[in-house]
Amino acid sequence: MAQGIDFQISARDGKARRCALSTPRGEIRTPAFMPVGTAATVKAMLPGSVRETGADILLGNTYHLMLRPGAQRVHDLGGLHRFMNWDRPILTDSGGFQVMSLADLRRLSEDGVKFRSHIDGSEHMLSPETSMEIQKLLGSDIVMCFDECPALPADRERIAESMRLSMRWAQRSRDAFGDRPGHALFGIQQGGLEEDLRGESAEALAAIGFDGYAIGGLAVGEGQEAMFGCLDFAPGQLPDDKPRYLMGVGKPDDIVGAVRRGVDMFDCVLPSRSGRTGQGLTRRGPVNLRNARHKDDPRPLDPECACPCCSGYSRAYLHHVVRSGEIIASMLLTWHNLHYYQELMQGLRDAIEAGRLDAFAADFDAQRAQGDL
Ligand code: PRF
Ligand code: ZN
Repeated sequence: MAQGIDFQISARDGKARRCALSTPRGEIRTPAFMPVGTAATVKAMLPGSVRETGADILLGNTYHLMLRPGAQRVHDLGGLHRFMNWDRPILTDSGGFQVMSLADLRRLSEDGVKFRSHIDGSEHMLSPETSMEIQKLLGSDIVMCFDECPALPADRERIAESMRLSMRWAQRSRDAFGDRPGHALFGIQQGGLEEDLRGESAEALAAIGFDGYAIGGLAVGEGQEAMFGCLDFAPGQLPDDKPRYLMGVGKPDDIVGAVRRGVDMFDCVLPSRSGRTGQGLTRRGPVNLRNARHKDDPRPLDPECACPCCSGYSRAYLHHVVRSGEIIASMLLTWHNLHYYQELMQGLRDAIEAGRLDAFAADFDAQRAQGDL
């Protein structure tokens, strides 16, 4: 198998790992959180500001970009990095998961998925081959295999069939991706919550050979306890010497629990989306700035946070701009939330290096148990 990008593990603490993924566009320090830039923007943030929060890599979406503005157009304008003015690494999801949650009139076959755009109703087809082609046109640094993610709960037969289809698509994705030095292709494990199906999936992916391995099919309604139950075995089924990425996860406590179980990479819309609905995510848990209890509060959202939101603005001001629907409310809270997530990841990385992850997790839980200031 061709070597896409270099991966080095520098420290371990229990099952957790501290690693570096090296790409021509820069290094990705793991455990890593990837802010979501679905439509070639991390909503309400300039790319330079996203970098200032500490992000090494962003996530983009095949599904959205193929529909608008179109992958060929992005390519002709110099690729996604140039288009959105972010020169560091970008990972793109392959589209299958978004088709299932967003598109109209989906028709699944061995070949791929036929669907209608949720934007204008136009007809499109995504397959392993077209997804690889689109992600190449975008110029993605880390390309995801085209997979299918069944909604949970689903019966075992449905999950097994879907997983085996995803493994056939993983081979087709690998074949279509070819050999692209400096670019990585990640496989995606499926198999629901079943240990044997997850094991079968992991073996199929390892036999094909990828630059990294994602855990798909979780955080789809099963709840944290069931997800952690699966993460007690799933990461260990994947090759130890490659990065492991838990797709679409999660809340801060999901991330801490998953890192302790051996996961290296994460993405989630929560910090950016909740920032646009007036929610601040802090060490002490979520804070709803819309709540009237903040209207005379001169204190910042978090006095210990060094972000521009907490350095310059009171809870009273944030309450006012959230209630007034001002654009700056989204900007400030998104900045704070992404800063908080990146600080959490830095804390996890430092704790793994120092061999004190258990103490870090205990302190994380204790601060949240205290509740908001
Ligand atoms: N597959 C892909 N993208 C995803 C998922 C998946 O299973 C999930 C599941 N949490 C989020 N995003 N391709
Ligand atoms: Zn802050």
